[in-house]
Amino acid sequence: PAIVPRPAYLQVSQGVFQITESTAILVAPDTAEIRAVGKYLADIAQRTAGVPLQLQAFGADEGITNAIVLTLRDKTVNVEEYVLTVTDETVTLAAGRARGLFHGVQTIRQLLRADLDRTGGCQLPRVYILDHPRYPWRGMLLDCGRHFMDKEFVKRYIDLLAYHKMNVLHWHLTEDQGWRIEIKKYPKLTEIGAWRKATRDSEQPRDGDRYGGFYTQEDVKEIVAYAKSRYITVVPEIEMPGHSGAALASYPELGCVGEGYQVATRWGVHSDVYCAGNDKVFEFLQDVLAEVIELFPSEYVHIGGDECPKERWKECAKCQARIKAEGLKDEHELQSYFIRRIEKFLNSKGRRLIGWDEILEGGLAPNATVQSWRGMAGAIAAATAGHDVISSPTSHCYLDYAQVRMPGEPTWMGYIPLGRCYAFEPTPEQLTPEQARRVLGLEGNMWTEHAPQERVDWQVFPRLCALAEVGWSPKELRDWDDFCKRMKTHRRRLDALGVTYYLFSPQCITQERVFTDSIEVVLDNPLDRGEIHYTLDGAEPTPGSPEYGKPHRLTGTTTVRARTFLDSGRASNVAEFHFRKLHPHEAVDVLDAVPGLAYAYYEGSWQRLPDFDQLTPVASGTTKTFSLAVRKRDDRFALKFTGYLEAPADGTYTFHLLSDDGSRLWIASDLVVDHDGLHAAGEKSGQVILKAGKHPLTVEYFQAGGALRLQVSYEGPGLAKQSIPTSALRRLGASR
Ligand code: TNX
Repeated sequence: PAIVPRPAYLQVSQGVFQITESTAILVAPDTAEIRAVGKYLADIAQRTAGVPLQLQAFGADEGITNAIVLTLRDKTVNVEEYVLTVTDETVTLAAGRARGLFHGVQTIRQLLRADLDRTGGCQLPRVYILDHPRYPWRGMLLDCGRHFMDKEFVKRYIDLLAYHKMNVLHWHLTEDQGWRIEIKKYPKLTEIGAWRKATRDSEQPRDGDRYGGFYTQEDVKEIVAYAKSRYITVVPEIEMPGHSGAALASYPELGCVGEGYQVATRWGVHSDVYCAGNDKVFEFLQDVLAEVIELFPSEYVHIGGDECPKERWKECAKCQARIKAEGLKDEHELQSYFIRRIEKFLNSKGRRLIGWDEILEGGLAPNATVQSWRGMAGAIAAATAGHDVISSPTSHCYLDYAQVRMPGEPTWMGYIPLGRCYAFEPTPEQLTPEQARRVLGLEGNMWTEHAPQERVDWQVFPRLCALAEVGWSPKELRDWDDFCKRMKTHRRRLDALGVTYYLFSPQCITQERVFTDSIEVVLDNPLDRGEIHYTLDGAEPTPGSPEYGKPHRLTGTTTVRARTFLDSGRASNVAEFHFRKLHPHEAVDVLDAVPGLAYAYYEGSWQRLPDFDQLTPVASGTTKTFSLAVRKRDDRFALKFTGYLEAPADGTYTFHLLSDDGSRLWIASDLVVDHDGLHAAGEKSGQVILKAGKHPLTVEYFQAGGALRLQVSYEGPGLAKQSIPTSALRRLGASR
């Protein structure tokens, strides 16, 4: 059976337990907490399978058949552990705590759900499952600052987390762009701070416009209670000293400048932050935290601490006076002073502080837990120094990044495909076993600059399923192929829950994109259900377009556009595959060719590759390979390499350009790879068909500023992908 996250131990045998109207749910002992879990199971059975189950206390003398028994047992190794035994006659779910029973119910729920697709009523397969999590902290951050999410939506996410056996909702409640939690002592935080004059960054702010919202303390209590019933801890995040623009707009006296603040309408890092020299700021924050602590039973309170520019502090008399008075070295130590002071307050209230990895700068507060986001260096530093760690690096855990590079998906940051999330390792291997125990677990971070509520599912799923498994399942059971198989079933469950997860576009299995006579196009939809529909005439595929059933043979240059559709009408992005019918390039005869390339070097400021024919090079010469070492400065230059490529055999060759900034590759007058424009180091590829022998080759490159990089690689008949070696490059010899 497909269970996500994968259980620690699972054994399946022949047979089923049939759930009927006379099946009872028996609870023993009959405490309010266990009864609540039983009631939760009864509600789910009613909702998903339509069977009403009676909830009863369980007397020891009764013979048990046709029952689902929820019971406590003493012998457990983990507070979240459960044991589920399904036989033909009974289902027994046992755990050390109600929390474990609750996780077991989620497993039952998944087993039930999978069965609904088969006919023949409501059954559970015969299984024995002994299950417990790898990490105690399995969370998701939901940023309600950049976009406000309504109360029901937050509750829905609590359910979705519970469904995946996650246990922390990290609730990001204050931002430059909005303050989202009612604080009784400071009403302006929500009268002013919860509203901004534009919905999105790209819009021109207008005085009449108002975007925003906030949670009243009653809302918060309701959400926290709801989460408690789902065994989810809600960890509030109140950001400081940076990302505090909305608070400053509400109470300008809290900033260094003291006036002129607005709730931000632009994303990014803002310079105005809380003044670290003003005791009123600490009074304010302590008052705020005091109310927050009353609302959230969580042992941990997140205080942000990230991305706090120091420029205002440098200019501020109060901040400078504080640095002096406290004997601090600089503004980094001032930030550290800030966090320590807040930690002292939280600790005095019996709470623990979490901050982003910037809190390591200038010295860590004594008891702080560090959430590592800028890679894993923060995790390593903190664990080594004996601090607890939560791992959520941008490389694997940022759910606001695109799942794929494709038009329609956010391009503002990197992209994190599902497989990368799945491969995440929250415990850095450098740590000793003792230090490794400091890693509490992981979080997936759903920042919402580009994700209003209706977009969140698309960003979060199915990646959250992968992260849930990373956090829960034993490391040695993590298996990508097995996960993908289970996800085929699990997606149907997500459909039933109304989760509008990211739908993978069709993939093209055919490797070649060029051909001489005809080519067979093989499409695939490896992870999703649904049907592929495609067009060959450039039109947008609709459910009315031909359905892909078997490989399609093309005889001319064609763009195949394909899209996955679900029955519900949901559709993936359109995938485009270009196939070019080509004549093979004939080799040319070159006398007097020697290894290497010729180059011409140009200087100038460009946004795209210049027209080299109109320019005079500043320098020229020969080089062994595509090397940027021939440049004379690091920005505003361009290079043109010319020579011949020696193709060892007839066949299709693929060229790849990895460049920062733009580049192009030509074979004779054929533009094979066009990677022009200003961009970071990304790779683009193209194909041609070559006859064995020499082919004129040109590579153009320009650099505007910033990082510089050029890597030219190829693959072909008998050639694995590699940088083009000097041995395959020729230029005209000296006699020419
Ligand atoms: C960095 S992660 C931030 C957030 C942004 C996010 C966008 C962190 C501690 N700070 O404020 O929303 O990048 O990916």
